[in-house]
Amino acid sequence: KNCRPYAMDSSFGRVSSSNGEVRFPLSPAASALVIQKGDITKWSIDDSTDAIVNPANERMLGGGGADGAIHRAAGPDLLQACLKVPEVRPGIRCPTGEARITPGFKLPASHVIHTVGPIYDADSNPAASLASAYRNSLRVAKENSIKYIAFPAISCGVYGYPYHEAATVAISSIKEFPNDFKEVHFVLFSPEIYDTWVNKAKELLKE
Ligand code: AR6
Repeated sequence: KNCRPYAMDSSFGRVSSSNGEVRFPLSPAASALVIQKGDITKWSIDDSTDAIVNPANERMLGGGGADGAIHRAAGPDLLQACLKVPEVRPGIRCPTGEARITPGFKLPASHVIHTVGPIYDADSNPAASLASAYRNSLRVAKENSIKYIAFPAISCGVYGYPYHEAATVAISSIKEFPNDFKEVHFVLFSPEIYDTWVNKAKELLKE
């Protein structure tokens, strides 16, 4: 904890470090969107007010992709905490578009916000469900006094959301949210998704 491997002094819209960190202004002016390459299981900014977002499924009991990596890095206590999240229907702890919070256990980040994005080919309105997953993650973070939050590209892996379309939904959902975060991060595994996100942020978050 307390590690801050990310540069603080970069100017908006410019790549500033080896992990490709690019910062953009958010409203209100004290807040920034930070896009970088990397592994979200390694991310942390602050001892107690940071959270990573887990692109989970409705059962919330782990899986492949980032969900699997997050559970492995957090250790078995994360599964125990997920099991304590009440079911809203048999087997369903977090319906698509909603979000739930647990501690981060062995992760560098202190909290995990579990959200469920749409399965692109199975959802009748994937853009609405994806926007809802981002908004509800931010809402749960705010309710828990989180000041730094890091998202992966929700639904852009196993769930098959085309990432060019997902970029617009992801960045506009964050832009429109009445945020009081210090920083909202994207930590993106794939170079193609990283490039797409940076270009979309340049378009949507004018300096
Ligand atoms: N750090 C950052 N991004 C990552 C990491 C990581 N460690 N690992 C993968 N990604 P996915 P989804 C990227 O499949 O599409 C699970 O089985 C990945 O390259 O993790 O929402 C769950 O249990 C992709 O760009 O999530 C669900 O069943 C993005 O994260 C289902 O997958 C999201 O890919 C959720 O599918």
